[in-house]
Amino acid sequence: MRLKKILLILWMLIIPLIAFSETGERLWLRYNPLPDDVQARYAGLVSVYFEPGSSTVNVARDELNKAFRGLIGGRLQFQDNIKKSSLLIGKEISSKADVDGLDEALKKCGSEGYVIKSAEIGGRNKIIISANTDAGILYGTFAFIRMMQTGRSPGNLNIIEKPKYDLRLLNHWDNLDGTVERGYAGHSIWWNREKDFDDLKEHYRIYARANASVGINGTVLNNVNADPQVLTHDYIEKFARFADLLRPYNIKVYMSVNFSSPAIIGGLEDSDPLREEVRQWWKQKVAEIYDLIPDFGGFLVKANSEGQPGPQDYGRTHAEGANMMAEALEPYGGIVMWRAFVYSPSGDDRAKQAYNEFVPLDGKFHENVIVQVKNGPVDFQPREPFSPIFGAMEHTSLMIEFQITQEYLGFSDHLAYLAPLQKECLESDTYVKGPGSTVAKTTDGSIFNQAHSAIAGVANIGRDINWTGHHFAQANWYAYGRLAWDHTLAADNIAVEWVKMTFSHAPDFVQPVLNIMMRSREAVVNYMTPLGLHHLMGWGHHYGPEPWTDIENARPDWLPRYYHNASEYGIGFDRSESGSNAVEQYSEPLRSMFNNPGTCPENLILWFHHLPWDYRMSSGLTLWDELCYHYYHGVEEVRLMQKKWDRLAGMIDQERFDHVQHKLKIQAREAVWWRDACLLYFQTFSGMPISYELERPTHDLQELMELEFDMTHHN
Ligand code: GCW
Repeated sequence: MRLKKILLILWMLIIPLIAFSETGERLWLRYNPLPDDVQARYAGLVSVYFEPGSSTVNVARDELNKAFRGLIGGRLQFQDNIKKSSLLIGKEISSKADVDGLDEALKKCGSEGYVIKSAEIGGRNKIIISANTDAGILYGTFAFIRMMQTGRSPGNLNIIEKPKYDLRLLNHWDNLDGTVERGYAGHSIWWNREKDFDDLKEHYRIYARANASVGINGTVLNNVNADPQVLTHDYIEKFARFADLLRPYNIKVYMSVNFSSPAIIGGLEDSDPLREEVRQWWKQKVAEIYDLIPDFGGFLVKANSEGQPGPQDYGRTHAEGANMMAEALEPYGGIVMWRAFVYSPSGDDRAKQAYNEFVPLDGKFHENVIVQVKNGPVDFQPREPFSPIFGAMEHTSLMIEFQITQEYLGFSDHLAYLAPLQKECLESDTYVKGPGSTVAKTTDGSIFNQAHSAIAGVANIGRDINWTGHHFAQANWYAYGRLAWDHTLAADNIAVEWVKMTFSHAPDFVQPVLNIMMRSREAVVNYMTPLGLHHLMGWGHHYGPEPWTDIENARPDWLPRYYHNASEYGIGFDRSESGSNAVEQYSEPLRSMFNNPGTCPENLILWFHHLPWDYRMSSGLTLWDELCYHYYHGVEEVRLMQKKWDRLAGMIDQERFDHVQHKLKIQAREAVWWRDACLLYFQTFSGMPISYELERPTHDLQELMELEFDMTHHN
């Protein structure tokens, strides 16, 4: 009897802990009660006129309801009468009430944008959310919820939004066996699941809501290294199930396809894109897909890249391959996203190859082909210059591909807020049409009249309960979506939104966390690959430092030595006129600026130049000392991030606090690992001491070179 009583008491103590346990599963849509002063601002808005509509409108309506209930503890009162309502939401509001300027505003917001406006109707102040489509209503509603979540005052609103890119996609590198290429948050949420689809629906809805909340309107459900099986009827049916589930959230599904599918699963002799039989095969396949998924988005293709088959296997061009698929998709409004990530081991400087292959094809792609280009010319490094393809293909729709999953930035163990990286690229001036021709403007349709504007991010999402492994990696999903909607948003403002929505409004929490986030990416650059160094990581896993790696018969362009070229003379990749001349691919004045070490930005100097160890940097230090200072600074930055975080104890739930604290410890240890490995190794060439005022290395080079890296801890 006594035992029972004790158990009961224990149980009562545990229940609230369970109820308030914070796994991170709800992402930034937690809808916990807002601070009282913020609640007060919205309390008067519970009377809502929500114009009835499609399932997309229902999603918006449910979301608003959920948000009000959670954020201010008020149930919405849905009215069918405009007069009685303080919040009016719908496409037809302007025909029902006289709202000054609403029609004009709606003309500016396109097919997915929205208007949020304060207005006086019948002597009473009201807020109107309107749009031209149901999708616009969905996004407008989410934007209004975000205003609540971030504590913005609902007075005097006059917001007109239109997304900068039409297609805002996630790319999942998910294999059909459930593994995820370069995924660090567990297995695939889509494939090879033990649970029934029906039992997973709620989980998928969180994914869908999160995407809709930032405006992501498309998702590629499988890896670009595509399994041909994905085009079998069974898988098409599975795609259809996902499409049905995501449709109300205005998210289309897309598929990565293998170029050799006609031969592999279709039993054809080959997959030559100019052979009629092959073309017919694709047409039939596409018809089969649209039969089940009438709004299917299209294909993503990695061809003749890293061993994948492609049109060049038959002596055809990328354009011929892409156009064949485009023709099959065209009658249904589908598109082909054809990746420009190509490089061959025998070719020229890897950084030049994609440009060399694709730029001559400008104008040869069908209108429904978009060439998808990685942000940098090599491969998602912590820092790269922008890919010179941007701006160089006036007559082709080009889309930028960012990597949200942190393949080269510490997986899901290191805190690296990526919006500054993405902004740096988007705002880089290509100069192709004079100053101000930023990468963003060359891709969003404002400089070139391209048929489609689009952007993609390689997802960092997996089966982990918090979706992304590191709680802060959620911010990268969020920020990518926000920038895809509006690339002019500032990285720090996006971070503040996310912190408030995800953790807390308390200024003495928000400010230090913002500070941590905003310095995090540069910290990673500094402890991994400062001054334009790149590709120094381990061979297969891409995690830790291995600038020394030498693998017999390996492709030279997969070895770090190819990139750092360290010798007794110096370090760096000579891409100037006297080297590979990659600078030539950039427009003036960039070409000359990059070409000359004296004018090349120092944060890219070893990307473009091979310089002697005693080269004088603008600081007056030798290159060697400068390199040392950068590596040490990176480590110090992580330590500072740790200190700032530890001070926040008690300000948020213990669970997420501990989790982040633990990850920061890993990051701090590994920053030292990177620093010591790179500097001790490069020191074997420079022969110069690490400045004595700096902390001594804590490792021996030999010890680090013998270290076996165990991937299993990092998946
Ligand atoms: O970054 C590299 C990765 C590969 C990836 C490839 C690509 C999907 O290491 O894992 O393959 O890029 O983008 O195709």
